[in-house]
Amino acid sequence: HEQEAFVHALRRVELHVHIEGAMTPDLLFTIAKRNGYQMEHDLFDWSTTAEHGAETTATYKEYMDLNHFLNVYTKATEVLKTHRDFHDLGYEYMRKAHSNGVMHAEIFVDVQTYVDRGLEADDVVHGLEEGFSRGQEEFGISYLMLGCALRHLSPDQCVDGMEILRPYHEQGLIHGMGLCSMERGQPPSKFLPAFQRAKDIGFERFTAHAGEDGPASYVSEALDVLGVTRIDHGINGIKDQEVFERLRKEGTMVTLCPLSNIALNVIQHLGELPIRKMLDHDLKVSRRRPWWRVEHAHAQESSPMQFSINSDDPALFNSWITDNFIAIHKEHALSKADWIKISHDSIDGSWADQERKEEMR
Ligand code: ES4
Ligand code: ZN
Repeated sequence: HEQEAFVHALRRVELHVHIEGAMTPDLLFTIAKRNGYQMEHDLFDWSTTAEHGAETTATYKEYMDLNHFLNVYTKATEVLKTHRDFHDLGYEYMRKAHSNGVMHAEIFVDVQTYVDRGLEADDVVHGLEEGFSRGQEEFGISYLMLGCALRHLSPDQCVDGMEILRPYHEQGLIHGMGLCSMERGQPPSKFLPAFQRAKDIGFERFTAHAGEDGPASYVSEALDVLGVTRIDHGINGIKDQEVFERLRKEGTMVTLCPLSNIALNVIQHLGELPIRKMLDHDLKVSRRRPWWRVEHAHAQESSPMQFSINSDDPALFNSWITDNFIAIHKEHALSKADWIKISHDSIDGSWADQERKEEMR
């Protein structure tokens, strides 16, 4: 258990988290109360714990799959109305991140969802910005906000979504762009116009959720057509030998969210994630060579996969980034050296500036 204490004590970098997915039931109830908002559907399970003086706690109900989850996620965000709501959501995430040892976070926000409901984009982005920056001052956590194209909308609507973000890119508040929401049946190329518009606006950092519940070919397409340098989830890509090799060779950062994949039935067991293979040098290269060239082959021709471990929607899955680290540690029995590699790669593969990266190393 000394090993587990080591994993617990690590300082973490979170590269894949949606702010909407970080709204705890408690925060939702607080915001609902002050906004006089009644949730239409019952999203929660209730449990009573005798040990804490018969306290009743709510957790989000279980999900069947990604699309079912996205319905609940969208429903829950309907409670959010004001600048103050977004400030609180941002600040509460930073508090949780701090208690999870996070030193840097890159956080997706679905701005278009709120604008389509009639909220002011300024309330969303400036509210979050104030909450995050308060967290940064208090806890020393650096952060970058990332926008995203939402695949449940049409390609044209996603282009409009990029225009919503233009002023915030100019204000230096939104740093990168992702491709999120439902995946199956929505090939990345369909959203090329939105990515092109984002490039015109001046965005330079691109990522895409790919191979979560879509096929391995969507991972290749996101790299080839959209020109992303990061892949979120990528599960079906890393299960495919060819795509795995490509991700490894190109040093693409893959942001794993293991407990998200379990919660959404993307995988049935954490053992399905080829963590050992992702950490090790390519053995096939060395096996084909005479024993005296093995060292050379390792050094010259193969390097491990670049990946990070993240929470995705921690409140909605009731599992935060530390839970994800511990779950992977228990399943795959990683060494200290493995964890140090993962930590360093998460820093190097982040979009923090060089000075901040050096501070974190
Ligand atoms: C998401 Cl788990 C997941 N997948 C795709 N898009 C998302 N947005 C929020 N959570
Ligand atoms: Zn995600």
